[in-house]
Amino acid sequence: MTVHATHNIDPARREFYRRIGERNLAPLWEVLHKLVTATPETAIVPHLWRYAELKPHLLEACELITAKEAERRVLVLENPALPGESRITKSLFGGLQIILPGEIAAPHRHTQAALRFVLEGEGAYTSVDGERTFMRPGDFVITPSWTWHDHGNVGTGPMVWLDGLDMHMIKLFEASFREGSGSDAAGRVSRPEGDSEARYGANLLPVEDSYRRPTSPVFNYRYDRTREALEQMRRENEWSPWHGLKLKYANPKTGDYAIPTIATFIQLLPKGFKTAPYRSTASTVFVCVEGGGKTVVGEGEATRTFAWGPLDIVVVPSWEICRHEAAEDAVLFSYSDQGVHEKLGFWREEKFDA
Ligand code: GTQ
Repeated sequence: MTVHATHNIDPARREFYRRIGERNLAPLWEVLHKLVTATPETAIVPHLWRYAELKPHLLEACELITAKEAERRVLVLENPALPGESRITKSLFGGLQIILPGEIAAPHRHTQAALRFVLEGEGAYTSVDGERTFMRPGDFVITPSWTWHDHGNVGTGPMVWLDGLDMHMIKLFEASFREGSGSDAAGRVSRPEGDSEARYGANLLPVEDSYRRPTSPVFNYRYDRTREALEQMRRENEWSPWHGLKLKYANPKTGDYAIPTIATFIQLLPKGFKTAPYRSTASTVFVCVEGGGKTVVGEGEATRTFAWGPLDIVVVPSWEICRHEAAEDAVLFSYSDQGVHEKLGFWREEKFDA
């Protein structure tokens, strides 16, 4: 990319730029190639967070602040290239939330849509618009935009999950609203547990349906069912060279991603499987749910290798060539901004030979 350095600018032009600058004008030709790049330029870097290293800090946070005071007791996964911005990728937020027995993270709602991917513990619930779902490790739970939600732990040990939010998309469009309840009324249970799953999660849909959100009406995609689907499919041996066995979490009403702004996937890589190099315009966060292996990101001297085990988290930037190797049967959860790229028509991917 060539951008003309200021000292190379012809004095007459520089004088012109100064004068038009006073009128809030600027010459496009000085910045065009910085704006419209030949290939994606990413501000973030690939990175690995090891769960074993994060966990002590989560427990430490519990001693320093209550869930009540924090509202959400979350340690933000900050991309090392963008400290202080609460970004795991340019468009997405990632954080680890911990809630102790007896604690409640009070009801609130916001424009940002959220996903929870449960890492550890049991006995905690999330409620969405008055319906509770108890969460277990590997469950994928969603909070649609502008729905009241709270979290509570009625179990006996701490519970930890990964939060993913479309935070920076909402910020980009300056469309953020939030509301705290100020009372517990917003968190009151108004629908029986399992109601959404019965209505929408059994390959059936209500004929008379009042559900109008673009987000999936199923709000807990349970791991036992997800795992069973992967296990059943593996017997067919239809492995994608680039993805192994990979499924998207779908909205049963529309076939879209469960959350319109955040694409989410689960994939199985059998022991010894090496995916062929792949890249796409999506920046992706991977979580190792089971097993172990490594992810190789980048090319040439910039190549980086991240070895992961259960609950470790890896972020891969847009357009970086990436491949995975499974040292043992590995299950990976992932979330990215792919759904937005696709809907707006600028999604691209490139598949390489092994
Ligand atoms: O649980 O509602 O990690 O509002 C960041 C913002 C979690 C939540 C986060 C949130 C939440």
